[in-house]
Amino acid sequence: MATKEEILAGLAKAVIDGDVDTAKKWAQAAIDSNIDAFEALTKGCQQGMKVMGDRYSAGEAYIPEIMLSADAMYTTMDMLRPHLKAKAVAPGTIVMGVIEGDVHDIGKNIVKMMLEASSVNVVDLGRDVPIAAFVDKVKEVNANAIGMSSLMTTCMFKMKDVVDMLVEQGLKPKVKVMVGGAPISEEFAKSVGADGYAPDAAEAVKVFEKLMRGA
Ligand code: B12
Repeated sequence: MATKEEILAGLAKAVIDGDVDTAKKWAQAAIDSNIDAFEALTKGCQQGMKVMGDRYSAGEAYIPEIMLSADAMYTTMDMLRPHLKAKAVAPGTIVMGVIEGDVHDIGKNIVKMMLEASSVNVVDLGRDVPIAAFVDKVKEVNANAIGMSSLMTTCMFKMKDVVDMLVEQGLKPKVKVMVGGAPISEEFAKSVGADGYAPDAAEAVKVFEKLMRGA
């Protein structure tokens, strides 16, 4: 039986190689060895995606390879999802999506998985979501919060348009806004009028809980 370190390294490498079959094998090994599913995702698969991001930035990897890595990542996410363990947090409904112009949805989906594992009701609008669609959905499902994700510096400013629209329609401060994604920071979140920011999925659950408790 492989050690925990070997399994995490195996997951990372399978994502780097964009090798779906091997990714499945290591995800099953993680499940069989009772490795915490969130740890397998963040210390295994996500590390592999980080390596690919660095390689892409350095001009050593190209979009087709990144797409294969994303496929491998999604395969492991599907397998690990039912095994995620998390405590239930304050109840609430959050409308989530990746902002208009941006199709990077892996991070948003990890946050969604963790929120759902914590018994939060997530209404997922997917990726490349128009500004008004966030606000319309909040009204339709009477949501308590919006969670917006962006990985693109060219798109992240549109988060402010969503906040402005909520204000115009009298939905703020009742509806809380949470933002995230690699280029997003606490300062940026404040600058667009968001109520919360989290750098990763575990923290996102804590921030959601705080917002729901009105802290
Ligand atoms: C995978 C990837 C892709 C995949 C996306 C597949 C998919 N289904 O998502 C594909 C190949 C399709 C792709 C396409 C493109 N990409 Co790309 N991509 C990446 C890459 C390598 C990894 C992103 C990723 O999945 N990270 C792993 C996840 C788990 O991390 P995360 O998203 O940050 O999420 C975590 C946190 O941020 C947080 N979080 C995320 N969302 C939220 C939301 C809330 C509410 C909260 C609280 C927290 C939170 O929690 C998450 C879990 O811990 C990044 C490089 C990088 N360093 O980020 C480039 C990157 C984002 N891509 C980039 C670019 C330029 C593109 C393209 C324009 C390339 C092209 N020429 O076509 C297109 C964009 C198309 C578009 N319109 O969106 C640039 C963006 C540069 C910029 N200045 O904005 C990057 C940074 C690469 C680079 N160094 O240049 N890409």
